[in-house]
Amino acid sequence: MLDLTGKNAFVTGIANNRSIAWGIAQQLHKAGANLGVNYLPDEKGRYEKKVKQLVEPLNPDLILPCDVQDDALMEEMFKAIADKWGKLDILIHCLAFADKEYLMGDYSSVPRDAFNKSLDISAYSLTHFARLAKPLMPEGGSIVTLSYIGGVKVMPNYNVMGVAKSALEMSVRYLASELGPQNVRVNGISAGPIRTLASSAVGGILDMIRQMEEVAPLRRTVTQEEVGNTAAFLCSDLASGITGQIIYVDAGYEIMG
Ligand code: NAD
Ligand code: IMJ
Repeated sequence: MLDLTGKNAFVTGIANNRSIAWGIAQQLHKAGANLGVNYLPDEKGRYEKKVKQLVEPLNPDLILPCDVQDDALMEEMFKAIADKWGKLDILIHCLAFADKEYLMGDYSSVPRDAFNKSLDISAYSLTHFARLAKPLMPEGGSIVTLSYIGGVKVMPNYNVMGVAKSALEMSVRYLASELGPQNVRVNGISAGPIRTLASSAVGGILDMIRQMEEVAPLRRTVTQEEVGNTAAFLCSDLASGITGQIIYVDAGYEIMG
């Protein structure tokens, strides 16, 4: 039933084999999609090497550098997608960043530059992606981003990232409204805590996971594979009537009072 054969899917945000984006890429590949991915360029080329090795078994058509704060690289990435594929069907936005020192302590301590940087990378980038993807999706497509409950409710230490996720989730709705007439659907997945590079680097993640296991209806956390399956569903014709939504993949945690 879930068939993405012949669809061109670009997945952003793979850093290593724990990345949620890696879980998504694997499920899109399994469903038959052609893949393209990005890596975050750095001086030592560490991500480049790691991402290239990791994705090799999925035979990606494209492996491109992209730092969402670099407008020229963003343009080049979408130019390369257009040159290779002509049209884009699926775009996965699976990245976020805030300076680590502001993912703890008092929210009000965040200075303007750290606030702007976090919202730029974690929220504005989706809008920028949508603008560049729009001409490549003239007959429809699916854009999916990743969020966290900390964008809706106060969660310990999430701080400026919570404000960024709130902006991200509202961007999903405005973009869904704008792109709906050309049959482009835009949705978010709000995932429960998963151990990744981005979550393991923050204090209290293990407590958060333990609390999930006690409180969530399913009495467990969720996996990259489960998030990947939901992303594949949202990108497929099975979800043709769904746009502008944030779907919780969190073992039910969000419903609990
Ligand atoms: P991760 O560290 O594997 O992925 C984060 C990615 O962001 C990395 O690939 C990194 O290269 C990329 N990135 C950071 N700055 C960038 C920039 N300037 N330009 C381009 N890419 C940049 O961690 P993850 O947990 O897989 O995070 C992926 C997404 O999932 C994020 O949006 C995160 O907020 C969200 N999320 C994570 C959890 C969790 O518990 N892990 C829960 C809910 C939502
Ligand atoms: C992040 C911070 C505080 C609490 C947190 C998280 N909880 C969870 C996360 C409870 C689950 C992970 N998450 C949902 C994120 O969106 C993480 C974003 C992030 C993580 C880092 C760590 C390393 C760094 N900058 C980061 N920027 C964003 O330097």
